[in-house]
Amino acid sequence: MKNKLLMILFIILLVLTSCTSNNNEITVNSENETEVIKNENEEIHEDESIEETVVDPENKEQQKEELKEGSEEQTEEDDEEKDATQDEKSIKDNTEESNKKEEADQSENKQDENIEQGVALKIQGLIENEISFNLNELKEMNDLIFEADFYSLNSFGTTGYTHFKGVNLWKLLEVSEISHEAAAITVIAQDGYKMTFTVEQVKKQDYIDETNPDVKYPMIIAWEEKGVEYDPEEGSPFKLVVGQKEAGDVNKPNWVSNIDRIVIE
Ligand SMILES: Nc1nc2c(c(=O)[nH]1)N[C@H]1C(S)=C(S)[C@@H](COP(=O)(O)O)O[C@H]1N2
Ligand SMILES: [Mo]
Repeated sequence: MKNKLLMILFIILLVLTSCTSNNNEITVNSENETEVIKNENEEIHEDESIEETVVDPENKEQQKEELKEGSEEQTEEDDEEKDATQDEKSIKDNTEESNKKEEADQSENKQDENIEQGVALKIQGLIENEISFNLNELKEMNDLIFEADFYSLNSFGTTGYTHFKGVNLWKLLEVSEISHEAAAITVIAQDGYKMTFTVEQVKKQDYIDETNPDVKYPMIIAWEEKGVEYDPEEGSPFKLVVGQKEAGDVNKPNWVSNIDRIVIE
């Protein structure tokens, strides 16, 4: 009778242990029985903790989004500035990308040619002879050279002073025999950025610096910034620089970097 009971117990244990997918050795003693139950509980706990880690990132994402929404109003102004800067940057990035692509397609000789061409400042349109100045030719125009610390104000209120050296644009157009019919002058950069001025605006020799009443500046085509010449391998080495028309004038957007050509209409 006792043996029969033991036998039945043994079978029950066997069935129980085969139901659990444990790697535990199946030995028949009471100690192991409790172990199996313990392992089952651990499995449940493990499942719970897995669920927790799955759910957790979602909660964090939600929390982050709630935080973002809360502070959006406060940072709207900052974001505007960032967006605008990013737009400007992406225009530059796109040009950089397409420049790289082009470069890859070209032979070394062709690249050198392009750099050579980039050093020339082209003036086209209503001018006696469509003309192209290279850097050395411009540097020899002693009477036309102008240098100064130009004050800049951009659309976000950022201000600064930058030393530029270059050639007086109006005087350059005069020696190039600009037509009397000319009305507009457009300065076009390699990235497509351009600024159009009236002849009167380019003729004007008394642009101001709102922080310094003693100075009056012409519009210049600079080849040197902060005492360093632009590197032709980083784009056309010419930059249009102009002071302010009046106090508060946001003049920095007028500074056209990497000038490809000047078109007179
Ligand atoms: N070629 C080129 N020149 C440009 C621009 C541009 O996108 N491309 N952005 C203009 C604007 S809007 C500003 S505020 C100044 C920024 O000059 P920085 O890049 O030296 O700060 O460059 C101006 N000249
Ligand atoms: Mo700008």
